[in-house]
Order: sequence, then C-alpha cells, then structure tokens
Amino acid sequence: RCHTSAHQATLLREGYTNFLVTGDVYRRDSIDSTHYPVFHQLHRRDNHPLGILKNAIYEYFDTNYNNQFQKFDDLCPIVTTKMCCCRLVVIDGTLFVQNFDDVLVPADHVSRSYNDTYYVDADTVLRCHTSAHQATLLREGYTNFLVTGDVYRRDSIDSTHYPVFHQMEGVRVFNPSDWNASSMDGTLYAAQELKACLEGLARHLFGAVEMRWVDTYFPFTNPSFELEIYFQEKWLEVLGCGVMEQEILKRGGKTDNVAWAFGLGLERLAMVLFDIPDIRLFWSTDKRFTSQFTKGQLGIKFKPFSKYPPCYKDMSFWINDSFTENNLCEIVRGVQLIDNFTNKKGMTSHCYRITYRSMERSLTDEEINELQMCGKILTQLHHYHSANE
Ligand code: FA5
Ligand code: MG
Repeated sequence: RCHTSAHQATLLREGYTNFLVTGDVYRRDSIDSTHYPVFHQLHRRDNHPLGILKNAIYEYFDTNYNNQFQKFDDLCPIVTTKMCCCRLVVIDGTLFVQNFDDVLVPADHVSRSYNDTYYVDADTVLRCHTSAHQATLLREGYTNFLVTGDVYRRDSIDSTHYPVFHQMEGVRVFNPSDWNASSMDGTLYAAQELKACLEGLARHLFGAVEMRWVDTYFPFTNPSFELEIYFQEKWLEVLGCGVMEQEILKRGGKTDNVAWAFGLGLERLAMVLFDIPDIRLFWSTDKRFTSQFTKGQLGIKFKPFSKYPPCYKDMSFWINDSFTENNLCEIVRGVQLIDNFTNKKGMTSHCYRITYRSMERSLTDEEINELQMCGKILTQLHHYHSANE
C-alpha cells in the first residue's frame, strides 16, 4: 500500500463508521532527511552496515569492470510465482516479476511451499531471493547487473538466520568472442571468471580471509557453487553462484551467450566484515548499535554492548501433524527445541526453550513469568493453535 487510505473503503463496507488506521506504507521515492521510501530498506542507508557493504561491493565492480554493471536496489519485493509475458508487468504501479518459474524452480520444489515462502495470494509472494529479477532484467536487455534487496523466507531464527534478510544478485553475460580467445568452452570460461571475480571481491572486502568453494545444486545454474568463509570458529556460507542455465538465457533472447550469476547474503558478509555476532542486531534502532557505523568505513569492528544475562523459560505442548517449527518461529523469536517426546499412544510433545534478553538491563525471573502468563506469547500461541485446529 502506498497510503493507509487503501483501507478506507473496505472498512466502511464492513460497517465501521469511526476509525483510525495506522500502518507502514511504501513508496518508490528519492531519499533525503524527510523522505523515505519504506520504513526499513536497510541496504539503502549509507550509515548502516548493509548500506556500507553494498556501496563497497559497488565500488569493487565499478573499478574492476569499468562501470559496466547496472545497479538496482529498489525493485518491488512482491513478485509472481508464475511465468509471465516477455516484458515487465506493471499493475497499479507495482512491478511484478518471477520468483520461481523464471528461474526454473520445479513445480514440486520445497521452496514453493507455504511453509517456506510468504504468499500474498496464490500467485504472488514476497521474493525469497533476488534471483526473482534475473530473467526479467535479461529480457529487458541488461547484460551486466547487480540487484540488491530485502528477501523473505519462513525459516527458524538463530544468530545467522532471519526470515527477512538482504541479498545482492549479480549477473554477467558473455559473448562467444569472450571465450573464443581462450582455450576453454563458454561454461568453463564463465565459471572461472566467476570464481576469480568473487575471490577478488572477498579480498577487496576482507583482505586475507580463509575461504573455500563447495559444489552445490541450484535449479537455475550448472555448475553451481557456494562460497564459505571461516568466521567465529565455523564455516559460514556467504553466497551461492554458478553458470546460468541456458534455458533462462534462451528465454531472454540470448541463444549464443553464456552467463554467470551469484546471490550473496549481505548480512552474512557484513557479520564477518564488522564482527557482528548476531544477525538480529541489523534491525536494532538502539543508538549504541547504529552510531558505531559510518558511511564509507569498512574497517570498523562492532563493540558489543549487552553484557546482561539471558533469562530462559521452557514451554512444552502436544503437537499434531499441522505443527511446523517455522510457524512457531513466526510468533516467538529466539526459541530452540530442547525435547521431542512421543508417548505410547503416538502423541508427540515438543519442549522449546525461549530466551529473553534485554540490551539495557538484567531481567528478573518474576517479570518474565508475568510476561509469559499474561502476555502476548501465550495469547499468540493460543491463536496459532486455534487457527490450526
Ligand atoms: C539463493 O538464494 C540463490 N538464489 C543464490 C544464487 C543466485 C545461486 C544466482 C546461483 C545463482 P541461498 O538460498 O543459498 O541461494 O541463499 C544465498 C545466500 O543468502 C546464502 O549463501 C546466505 O549467505 C544467505 N542466506 C540464506 N538464508 C538466509 C537466512 N535465513 N538469513 C540470512 N542469510 C541467509
Ligand atoms: Mg544456500
């Protein structure tokens, strides 16, 4: 919605005669001290770690590819699941592009399920990756481009996973003359150029860093790779990439070409770059977080400010087949399954540990008990339960 007036007529029809509607509204607009296109758009804030990172990646591509890459960072996150006609489809000012069919995601792929993706209606979703824009932009004639945006997935939450995060997609199309001069075929040439490009990007951002390539599978690339970086004593997956399936290029009218594509997780890279230990911090509006970052400065290391201990509460309940952990995570941020029990009658119960922690002070057991007993969580769990019944 671009204004809350969108709800006027509906509410009148429903019989309301005196009402106030408050909500987030979205407009494609330029940004200054009094204009902002949506409430969040973290990747478009020059002083936010994600904005600083995006600009550093832009700089790398501008320098190494002679300003050839077109940049998009405000494409609408509401996209279709379907294949549609050959041009961009604009309905009521909204740009519709394709999340699944356009990038060859099979009809039975798990990512299409209601449990993994946020559906607006049967044919419309919040994009779950920036690859949703690949085919559309190719059809529009772009051959070197970067797309940055917020992406949405129903996923459980922990220090490196969050249901809203940011990706940057890169696509580069080659002509036969590019690889003919080498002794390689187009696919090999593109794969090599891709890996060199992304390793160069990692060095540009991090200097010396431990990284490794892992072979993987994506419906839209072949071969496909993931890049992992060693961070906090673990290998952290930071991006997926590969040589674009010919079918996507063909549908984009490019029959003689070969292309590479990558999709990188901006939060994951920013965590490594700025030493940010938890993905949830990116959403913080606490000045002690936001004031630590400055436009153009890559060398900053985040200084943690909460030393306050967490308070744990365990909660168990019987579940049925309709229960999924993603639904629970939707309403309770910061839960962890600690026990899974099935009795002789075949009934299963789960016990979850809920972590409460404040950035400002130590929480007391009493206040958390009160919060749990009369607060939102039980009410929400109850709603969730009734909805499933
Ligand atoms: C994709 O989304 C592919 N579209 C990437 C791609 C593009 C491959 C083009 C080939 C060609 P994947 O689901 O692995 O792949 O996500 C890409 C990156 O997003 C991951 O490597 C990770 O860095 C980040 N990511 C994925 N899920 C989450 C999450 N829940 N929270 C934070 N970051 C995430
Ligand atoms: Mg992956």
